[in-house]
Amino acid sequence: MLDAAYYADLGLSSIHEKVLDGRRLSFDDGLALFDCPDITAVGALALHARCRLHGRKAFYVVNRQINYTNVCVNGCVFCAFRRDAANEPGAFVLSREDILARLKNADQSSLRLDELHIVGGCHPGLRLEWFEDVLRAVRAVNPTLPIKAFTPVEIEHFARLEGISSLEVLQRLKAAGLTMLPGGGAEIFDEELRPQLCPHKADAAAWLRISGEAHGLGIKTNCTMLFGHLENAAQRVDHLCRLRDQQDKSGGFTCFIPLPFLTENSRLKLPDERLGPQRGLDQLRTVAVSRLLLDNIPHIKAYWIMLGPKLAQTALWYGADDLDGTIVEEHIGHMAGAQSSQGLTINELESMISESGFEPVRRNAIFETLPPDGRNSAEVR
Ligand code: V47
Repeated sequence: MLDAAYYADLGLSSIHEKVLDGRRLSFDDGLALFDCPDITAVGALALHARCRLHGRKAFYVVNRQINYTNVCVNGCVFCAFRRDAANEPGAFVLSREDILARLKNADQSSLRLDELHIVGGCHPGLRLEWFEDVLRAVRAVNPTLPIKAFTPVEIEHFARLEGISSLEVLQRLKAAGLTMLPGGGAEIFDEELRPQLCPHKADAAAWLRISGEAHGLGIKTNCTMLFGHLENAAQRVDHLCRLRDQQDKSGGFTCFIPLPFLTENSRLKLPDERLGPQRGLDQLRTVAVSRLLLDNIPHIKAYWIMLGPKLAQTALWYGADDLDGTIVEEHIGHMAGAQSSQGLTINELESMISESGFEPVRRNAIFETLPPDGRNSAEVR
């Protein structure tokens, strides 16, 4: 598959050489990979890069997602999850007790969590103290559970509400028990497109700055790209290169998650030629190009909720090395028409991986690997 003559025929000789030598690809290389007619040739290069990093390992996490509210001041046109105000039909705000009940339900069951993923809309009335209180309460229930919470967009929102800096917000949340930030809200950085999609959201510079601030405090973060909407290949490559530049500077991105835009219940309507089965191939290609361009970000996640389990499995052959996790409850993708179930069991995740020809490895939020049955018995929780 990695035959030099074949890549020469495709006009990809120099990319082929760079990938085999482990050298950095350029912006134009990224464009050429999006342009290449043979998606399996792109996938084979990504598989090579992925196996150099992780061999045949494919990771999963025993986690619980909690969306604390869908009330959001941002009004992004793609989002099917948000509600404008707390009295709008379908709007919800969880109480601290609701959050703890959900946590206990999962963590004190046979699941025993290795990640709690908390994320929500930018609510106009929830103050930073409330979030600190939630984190401390989670810590009181489980002192060692890694808490992945609040995207850079939420951090910026908290800073605006409190009239303090994003750095101070991060310091306070870290002191209250935050482990790491999820990667949401990056959407697409391009300065022309971003205002059309999410005019009120933290801009690209703020999103990247806050990620860098978190890294400076020793807080790992993830990063994402929302794709398959109005953007073109150059805007995708630009987005990936900006993440790579930020990672060169601050080094704390753990995982990149390409998020395919799901169209149901969205105010953003796509032309017919952007819809249909060809989107699956585009999604695989985007996973592959991400693996190849993001040479300094260790993990690429095939998020089964948004891709669907079948495509997520295939994506393991196109450069992804992680499926995310058990999830239990998910709203953002499901409000937008995700056909996947709400959660998967550990057995289902492990068989998805092994039946795809990879070796399942259980991990926690920060990608520390764990024995298949979770914690060492010596560990007191
Ligand atoms: O920020 C919103 C995206 C994100 C839609 O860090 C949509 O480990 C598709 O970031 N179609 C939230 N996507 C999810 C997210 C995430 C998920 C799992 C793991 C991690 C991690 C992060 O979902 C939002 C936005 O970019 N989104 N609406 C939609 N209609």
